[in-house]
Amino acid sequence: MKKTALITGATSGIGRATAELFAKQGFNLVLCGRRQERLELLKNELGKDTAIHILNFDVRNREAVFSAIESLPEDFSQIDILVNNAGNAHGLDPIDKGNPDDWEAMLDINVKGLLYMSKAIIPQMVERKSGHIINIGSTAGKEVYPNGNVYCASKHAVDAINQGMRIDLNAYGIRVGAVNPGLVETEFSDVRFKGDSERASNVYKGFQPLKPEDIADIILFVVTRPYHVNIADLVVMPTAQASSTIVKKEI
Ligand code: NDP
Ligand code: 8X3
Repeated sequence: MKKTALITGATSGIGRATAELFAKQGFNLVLCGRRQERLELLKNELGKDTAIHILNFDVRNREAVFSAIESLPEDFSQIDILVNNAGNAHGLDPIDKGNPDDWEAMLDINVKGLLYMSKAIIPQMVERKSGHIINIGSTAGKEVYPNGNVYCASKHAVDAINQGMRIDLNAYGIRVGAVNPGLVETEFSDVRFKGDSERASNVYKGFQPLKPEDIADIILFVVTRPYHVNIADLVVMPTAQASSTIVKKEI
């Protein structure tokens, strides 16, 4: 039987690349995001390869998360794979100059949004004693870099939640693991720098960053291991990157 995967943040970057790759593999897909036009485009494009259901909601809105999951038609209601990917950085400022609105956005989306999604889907996995949750963390969840303060805190929280979920869901045979990328060229920096595209593109200049497709390949590898194999925590960086602050650039 075809498996159903739900991907949050499917309208861009890592989530979209994962949706495209999973569609080619024939997974049924529930694709989530806030940009309706992009969701519809995805449904049209990927619908040629597999069954697609789109859900438009903000992961910050707890009620919206629960009603979106409750609204799933029967064919899509059993979620076998949850990819908790929606997230972003907002701002890159020292702690004394940071904007509390940015802090709230990052904690609400990256941490609370991931929790709401998980809470909406885990009970059915517990009932079936089966399922797979992939949490998209970051190297920012493994170390802290200058001005990364709250984004790093949000991704450290994802790291802790990933471990906690694995412990608490162990009794039910549910697989839980994180994929933690370093620098991936997506819309991430456009969002972080609030549309300053020159500043955003400078982040990826002078070296070869990861592509969202590189991460999608890894997520596909993670979910296609035999069921007794759980990739618990995986860190991946571009070859040019050694840590958050050490990147070999040719400029
Ligand atoms: P993008 O900005 O390209 O994609 C972010 C996705 O998240 C979009 O689809 C966006 O959809 C969705 N999203 C953002 N906010 C919300 C919200 N409030 N409610 C619902 N969906 C939301 O960035 P990436 O693909 O790079 O980021 C994906 C994940 O990867 C994030 O968790 C990020 O932290 C992580 N990551 C990224 C790295 C990088 O270098 N790019 C490195 C390590 C981790 P929409 O706007 O339509 O809602
Ligand atoms: C995204 C990678 O280094 O910009 O999580 O924080 S970084």
